[in-house]
Amino acid sequence: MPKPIYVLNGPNLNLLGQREPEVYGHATLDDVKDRVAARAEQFSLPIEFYQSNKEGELVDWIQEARAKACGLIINAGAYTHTSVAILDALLAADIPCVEVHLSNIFKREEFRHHSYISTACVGVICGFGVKSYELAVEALAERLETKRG
Ligand code: CA2
Repeated sequence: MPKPIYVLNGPNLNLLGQREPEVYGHATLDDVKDRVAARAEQFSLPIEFYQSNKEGELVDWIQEARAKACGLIINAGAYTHTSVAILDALLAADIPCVEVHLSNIFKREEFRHHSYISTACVGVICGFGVKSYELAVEALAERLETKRG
């Protein structure tokens, strides 16, 4: 059994599908999980899917991922724009990480244009709704395969 991809979701993403559908779409976080799992399954990769409103809990999962995961996908929510703690955890993780966002953060307020965590990631995907996560699975799977070969 291959190691899973950890998929981490930050603050307020538990509210997906309940508020601001014009920005974040109608899918719930459970829908996101199902679509990510289905895409990962096509590459025979299991997933561990988590959401937390607490910065420290996200840091704990990133630390855990170092030993237990083959790669990591993270939508850090608003912590994207504030968290040196999440950046440091990702830099220490030593596994490929992809940053994702549902919305196109560059079309939004100025404060969303800067991400603290991008420099620790192999790539950033934003603006495609739930598809951003599926594209991240695809990119990660391709990269892992390349590494194996
Ligand atoms: O576009 C994204 O995925 C974001 O990471 C979402 C964050 C936001 O702070 C980032 O700038 C971009 C916010 C997630 C909050 O999600 C909600 C969902 C439904 C209703 C209210 C908030």
